[in-house]
Amino acid sequence: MIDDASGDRSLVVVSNREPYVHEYADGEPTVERPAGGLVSALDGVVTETGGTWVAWGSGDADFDPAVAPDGEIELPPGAADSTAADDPPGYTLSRVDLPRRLVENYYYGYSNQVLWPICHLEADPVTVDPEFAPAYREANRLFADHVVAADPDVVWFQDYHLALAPGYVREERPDARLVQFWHVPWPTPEFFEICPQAVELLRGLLGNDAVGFHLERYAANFRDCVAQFVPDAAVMESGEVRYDGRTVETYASPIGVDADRVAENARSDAARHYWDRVVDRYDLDPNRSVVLGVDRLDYTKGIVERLDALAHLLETNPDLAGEFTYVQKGTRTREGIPAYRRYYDEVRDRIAELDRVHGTADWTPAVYIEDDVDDRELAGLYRNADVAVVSSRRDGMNLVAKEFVAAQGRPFPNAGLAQARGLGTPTRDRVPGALVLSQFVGAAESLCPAALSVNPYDVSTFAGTIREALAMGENERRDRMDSLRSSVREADIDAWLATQLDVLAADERAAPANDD
Ligand code: GDG
Repeated sequence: MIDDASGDRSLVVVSNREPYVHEYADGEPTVERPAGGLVSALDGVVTETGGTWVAWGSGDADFDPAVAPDGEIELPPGAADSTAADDPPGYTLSRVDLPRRLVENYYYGYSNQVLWPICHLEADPVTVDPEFAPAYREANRLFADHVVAADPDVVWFQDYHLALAPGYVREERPDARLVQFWHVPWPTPEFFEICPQAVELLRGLLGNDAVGFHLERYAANFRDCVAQFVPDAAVMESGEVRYDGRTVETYASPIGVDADRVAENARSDAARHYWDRVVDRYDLDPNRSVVLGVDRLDYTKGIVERLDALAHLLETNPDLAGEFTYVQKGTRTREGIPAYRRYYDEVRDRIAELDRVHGTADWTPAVYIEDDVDDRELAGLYRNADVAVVSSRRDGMNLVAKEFVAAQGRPFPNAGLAQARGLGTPTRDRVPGALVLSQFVGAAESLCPAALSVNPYDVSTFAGTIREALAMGENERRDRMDSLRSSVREADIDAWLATQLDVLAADERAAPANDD
């Protein structure tokens, strides 16, 4: 329940992706919590409320109708997380069954070939197919039907897959409190008008009582779009929008990570063991620096630009040959879309080329890892990187940058003593890593200038910045990491969640302070 002055109210969370991976053993559903700080945080909220989570019943792209039945699953106490037997009572997972036709056209189509590129200011990948928009409407209608069936007082929509659902729910439930958090950037009006359904989407989102973004500048772009494209809406000085006899708040609230959990993961045996395996498998030399990239294989993440910068770095700095190894952790994503399959091939080809052109008998400049790693193992990569590079062409926030910082931990004052007490490994003296961060990610607002800022399109300057990060001295690394650590801890997942709960709970409230 959401507590507010008027008493307890029931909550429904709605997301495209479901919070649990489901497996069927002897015909009975078993549940397993997938990795990810955000899912865990949202999960905690719904668990506490005993509410309902509405989501597409497949998890994500690997859709298998055989294990994705429509309907509701009651998650019994503790079943949601086999590691937490004392969990409070579970909640209802209401699964939306999307037929293959909708998966193709709503998920791979409209969501990820129209909205995703437009929100990331990428015009080229935008594909307008006549099947896409009707499927997006139909899928959003299905989500809305599941929401209404749960009879909620408060509904919390997540992200860009669900821009029309709030409008549909509003038609049925004029009294409910509807809030949406938009996890990707919001583009300027000049860019948003590429979308043939621009006005319809804005009207759908204005079905909410509040729409949240990571940054004030995304919220301002949203309001500019409303002002320009929705003639019967009025954007007030306060940042609120008057529409259809209601007031819609817009607010900024930067998402963060669970810094304690990431730090704990980074210190775990699983992290250490995984790193040892990586060192073994790729024959990584402890005397060489490790430069790390962790990404979904998405063109917005700027992986190709990063590999170009690394190639340029090695071409123009022969003294760096053999000095570092670039480790790329890649996760395949949205493989139903040709542009993503091509991107995967391009990343692999560039890495192979880097190794072919610059590698020597005893040095492989770049390695590519596609292991299915859990959060602890991932933290092992973060922990052991001397330089992490996040070079998105555009990114709403970017949690990888924040997780890298959280995983660095506090350096042990005395490595020898720490080792004697079994507190740390002696292979690294815990000098913190340096972060190279694209100026085009939401996280840059709080992490730069402590992180070294780069424009990923500017190859030679980008290469120079990686060189600077590699050469950075111990004191500077410590100073910068102290500052990064404070920023990451200050705006962590709990701070973000507290703001969302305030917005969800309010009936009549002033807009929260814009926080960017
Ligand atoms: C969207 C927005 C915004 C990655 N590989 C593995 C793995 N990951 C985890 C990371 C991180 C998450 O995936 C990626 O989050 P990002 O924020 O970097 O990017 P998106 O997936 O594009 O997320 C973004 C976010 O929503 C939240 O609002 O920040 O801007 O685009 O948590 O750790 N996790 C594991 N293995 C992997 O191989 N376990």
